[in-house]
Amino acid sequence: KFSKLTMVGALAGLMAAGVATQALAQDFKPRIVRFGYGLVEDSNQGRAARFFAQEVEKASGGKMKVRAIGNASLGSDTQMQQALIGGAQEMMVGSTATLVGLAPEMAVWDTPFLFSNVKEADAVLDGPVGEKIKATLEPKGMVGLVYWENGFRNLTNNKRPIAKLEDLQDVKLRVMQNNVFLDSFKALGANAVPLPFSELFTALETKAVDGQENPYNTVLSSKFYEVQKYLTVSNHVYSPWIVTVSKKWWDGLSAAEKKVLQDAAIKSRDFERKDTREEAAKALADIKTKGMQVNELPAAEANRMRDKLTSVNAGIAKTVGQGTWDAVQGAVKQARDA
Ligand code: TK8
Repeated sequence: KFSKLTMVGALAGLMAAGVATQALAQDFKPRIVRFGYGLVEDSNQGRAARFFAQEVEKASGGKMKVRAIGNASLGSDTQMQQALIGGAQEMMVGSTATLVGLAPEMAVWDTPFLFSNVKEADAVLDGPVGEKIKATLEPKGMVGLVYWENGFRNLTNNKRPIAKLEDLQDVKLRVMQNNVFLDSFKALGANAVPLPFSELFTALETKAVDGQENPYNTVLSSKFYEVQKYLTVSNHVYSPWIVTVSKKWWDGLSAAEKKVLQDAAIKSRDFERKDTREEAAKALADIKTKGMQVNELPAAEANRMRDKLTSVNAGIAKTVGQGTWDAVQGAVKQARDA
């Protein structure tokens, strides 16, 4: 009953499996990948980091083990960037905003009101201009894999609901460590204070600052509702996160290992954006339940803010170069018209 054909088939199968195992053994070295991030483990950032870790482990046959380490335990965004450049840490995810000191073109993502929805953000970030800006990290010692969604940023503070532009006047507002954010909030009349994210909760708790701005997801996961009274829906800018690899370490990987990381990064991006959007869609209700007072910035006031903020655009264009500025504006328009 055992036909010759079955025998041949079984043999071929065995041989193929053997060859695959051999290729795997040669192409994958046992590796520990320290993947740092700033938010708590129970956050959209933490969930996606763990997803990435599982994908890499699966695809490398258990050879590459990703240790996802949150809470800025490996350092703030800028400290981790330095560790990647020096080769002391393999991977991280953090804000593009904190990379501007190293790769000035990243500043273009901080342009206030650049994207009006996530469809535009995805198209531009994943498109040719997003890739080109990502590639500016390589000469600086980092390889950018994918952009994740941090999200549209909203204001929280302890002084008052921001119902009009003037309400920002004497608000001591923590901003990311980057000139675009500093200049933007100064232009709006706030007292802008740059601080690393890892110091933010304590700064709010001790009243060293009155407020901050971040997506709903972060207000929830970082429990800012415990130390902030008012949330104002302003959606003043879309923030990307970016997954980066130490170039020093990357250059020593086999092609198969690089492919595993790249493929897992893309899967993690799709997982992360979906998860973040689902969480954001119900976050406002959760934030209200936690006791924060929520108000929408009236459209007329949002427009006044927008007008004030156009003054920072020229500075951003100068930082990123007119060519990059124009390319991004063109890509946004194309996405908007699509
Ligand atoms: C987390 C930060 C955070 C960012 C900030 O490491 O600093 O406010 O929004 O997500 O990158």
